[in-house]
Amino acid sequence: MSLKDKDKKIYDSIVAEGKRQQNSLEMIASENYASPEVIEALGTHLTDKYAEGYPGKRYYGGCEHVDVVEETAIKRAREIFGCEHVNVQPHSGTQANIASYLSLLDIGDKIMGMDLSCGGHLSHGHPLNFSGRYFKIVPYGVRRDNGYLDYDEIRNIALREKPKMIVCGASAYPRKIDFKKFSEIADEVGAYLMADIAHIAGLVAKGEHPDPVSCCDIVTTTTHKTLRGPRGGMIMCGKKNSKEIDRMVFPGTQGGPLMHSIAAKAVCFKEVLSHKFSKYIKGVVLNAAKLADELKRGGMKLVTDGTDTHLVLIDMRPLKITGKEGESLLQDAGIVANKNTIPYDPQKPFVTSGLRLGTPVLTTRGMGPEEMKEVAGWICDILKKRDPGTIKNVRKEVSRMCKNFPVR
Ligand code: DSN
Repeated sequence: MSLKDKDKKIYDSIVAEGKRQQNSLEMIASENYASPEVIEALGTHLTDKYAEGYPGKRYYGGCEHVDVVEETAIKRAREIFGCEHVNVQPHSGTQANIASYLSLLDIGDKIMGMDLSCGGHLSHGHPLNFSGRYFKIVPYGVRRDNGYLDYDEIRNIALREKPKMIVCGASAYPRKIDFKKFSEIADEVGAYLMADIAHIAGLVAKGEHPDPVSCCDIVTTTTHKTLRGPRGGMIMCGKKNSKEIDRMVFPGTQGGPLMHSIAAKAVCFKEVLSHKFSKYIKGVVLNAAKLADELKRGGMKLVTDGTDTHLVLIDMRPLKITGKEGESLLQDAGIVANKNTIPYDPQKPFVTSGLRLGTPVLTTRGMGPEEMKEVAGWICDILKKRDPGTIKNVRKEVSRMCKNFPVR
């Protein structure tokens, strides 16, 4: 008996999701398609094992094999990022951030984080998130005229507010982040510096984005975005903060680690260490640049006028439609993206004036600049014309392209 026979409802949904992934152009910048090997590791009996603690120091017996798994994941992650210490147990990026804040700060301390509407992340201080509820948040944004981080303004805010920690990193910022500048500011005001590289970790791993590890106290990431691993988180730091970080992940904020997920992280890290992955990440960045150029040629206005990462952000206001409407129009044609706030967005977060597009998945499927040109053309056509005929024609083209680039 298999899942198909025992639980048809769930089996059918899994199969349907596989078909959806195959038949659409997934352009959500934070998503990726993990390798069959990563998925194989996830679906194993490692899910059964309790292993509270760390390799060699567990609170349960029978951990000799999962110890090897976790030690291997740590070793590989250290090799990728050149960091002294790694904790691979956080269940997610937000869990990694929670443990990081609590390891260096007390509840009520002041954190300076990038405003969500300017491209930051919920866990960098949004009032509805634990970060905004339990810490005093001083937000910083981007320049109104060009959408870039304004390091002089960030320095002014830091000098005035004297935060205990500055958080850098973003989920909708299309440009490189100058971690060195952030570290100079943090040093000047005596603040800790934490970088959340969830979006750009794959780029950092392969030198396509400046390195935060050498100049930040703590670096957190997810493992499922540009790193293309299983859904999960990770924390990197120097020896100095390693004990506090480990203690704050377990027992501070988590119980048993997800050993199947840690095994899949290890598999992903081996892939990241390969030459093939360097080529992949270069492709992600080249594809995003091509996509941005072609969208602009088609009349789209982009936040910061382009990209040097894996994502682009369209400002929908000149088109006189919202991000929500844009997302829905593209989805009808089989192009999946997400509405996203643009800096100083006049619309609510559930409506927005922006559309975020990323190239990690399309590059995983083997698509290159030629395909980006075609896709950008379709996106421009749909967003400008907005008529059922155009959507129907693009849907046909999308199906053709998807067939030429099988997922698995
Ligand atoms: N939800 C993720 C993103 O889409 O960027 C961030 O956690």
